[in-house]
Amino acid sequence: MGKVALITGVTGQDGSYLSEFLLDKGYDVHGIIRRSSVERRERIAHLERVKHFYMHYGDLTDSISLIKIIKEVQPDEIYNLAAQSHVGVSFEVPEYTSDVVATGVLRILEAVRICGLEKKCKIYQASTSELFGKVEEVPQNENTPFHPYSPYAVAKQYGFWIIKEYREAYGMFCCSGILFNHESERRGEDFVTRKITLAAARIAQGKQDKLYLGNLSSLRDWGYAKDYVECMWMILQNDEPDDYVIATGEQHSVREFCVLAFRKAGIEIEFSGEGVNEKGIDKATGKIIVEVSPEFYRPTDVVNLYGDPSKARKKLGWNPTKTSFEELIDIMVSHDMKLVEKEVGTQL
Ligand code: NAP
Ligand code: G4F
Repeated sequence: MGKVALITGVTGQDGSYLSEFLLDKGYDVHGIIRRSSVERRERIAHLERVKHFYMHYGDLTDSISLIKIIKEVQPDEIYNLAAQSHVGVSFEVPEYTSDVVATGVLRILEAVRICGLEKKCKIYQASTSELFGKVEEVPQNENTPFHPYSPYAVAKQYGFWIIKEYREAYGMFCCSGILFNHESERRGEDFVTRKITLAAARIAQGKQDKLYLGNLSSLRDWGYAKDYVECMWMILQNDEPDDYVIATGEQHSVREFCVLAFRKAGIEIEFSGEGVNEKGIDKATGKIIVEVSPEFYRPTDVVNLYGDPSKARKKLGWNPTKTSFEELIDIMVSHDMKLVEKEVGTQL
């Protein structure tokens, strides 16, 4: 019989790729979904009738649902991917973010203990490079001090430590993957990369006039989500539970992402000016197509993320650069060009 995995956050970017990955490996995959007044399951719609894929209603803020599901499913592996995952939004809804992102991890750990599965069930926690926040070292590795710099990151820090605590206190096989940003054609539309690739496609097709962004100088280590879910699985297959930085080891600015994404959409863009006055100009037409809006600034912003994945490469044999930065942008823009072709109407 195949192994049984339970994924929280199964409707999200990573949850959908991880489901496909584990089904391919012969797992029974159970996902936790939230009830919503509108269907928001497009990332996993293609899996809903697939054999060995099952869905359960639950919520990370609701222990009762978690205990019931874990008791019924008896998972060998839990991948805790559910989160209010938008850093900017965490400043608007800090209490809810903490409830899901911090206490939610504790609820999973206790549910596993209550069900008597602490010796059988391995747990993967979706930790984040946001823990390095106001960075104290560049590049960042597993020994770099944490300095979380948003309500989201502070909550994720609790998640990281409670996972470590249960590993040490109860001998549970719990691990954190400290993942740097990873993107894809399934990325939420309010994260900067997808916002840019969609806008580049719409502007190229005459369906949008301008793109408004926040901090263009922010630096990120961007990888491809499909490559990163493999590493989540690898972390749980290792002999010893441990925590790993997962990154590409390359760094680019938001501005650079913009230039390459617009180029892929057929527009050469040139930036001039500084701060809120910086503008992205279409070289062919002289039109301003990118502007800065302080609306997208954060009270505290993380601006220098750059990961060192040496440990994952050495101990897990994971290849951090399967998909290059340029290939990632190609995948996203090609996808969005086709998507936008089908859109009716103009976005302002
Ligand atoms: P995502 O696309 O935003 O997906 C988040 C998932 O969590 C969705 O399925 C969402 O369900 C679910 N969720 C939110 N609140 C919930 C709740 N109260 N109860 C149950 N489910 C809930 O995020 P992602 O990019 O796939 O990221 C996956 C995980 O990795 C997150 O924990 C994120 O914080 C972390 N992470 C992501 C990155 C990255 O670059 N992508 C990097 C480091 C760490 P709905 O569909 O119903 O909203
Ligand atoms: O795309 P972002 O919103 O991603 P951010 O904040 O790095 O968070 C993502 O990655 C984390 C891993 O480091 C995850 F833990 C987290 O769950 C999430 O997946 O913003 C990237 C950068 C920021 O510095 C932001 O200030 O881009 C800057 N930015 C500039 N203009 C913008 C915009 N971000 C967004 N979302 N929208 C803008 O218009």
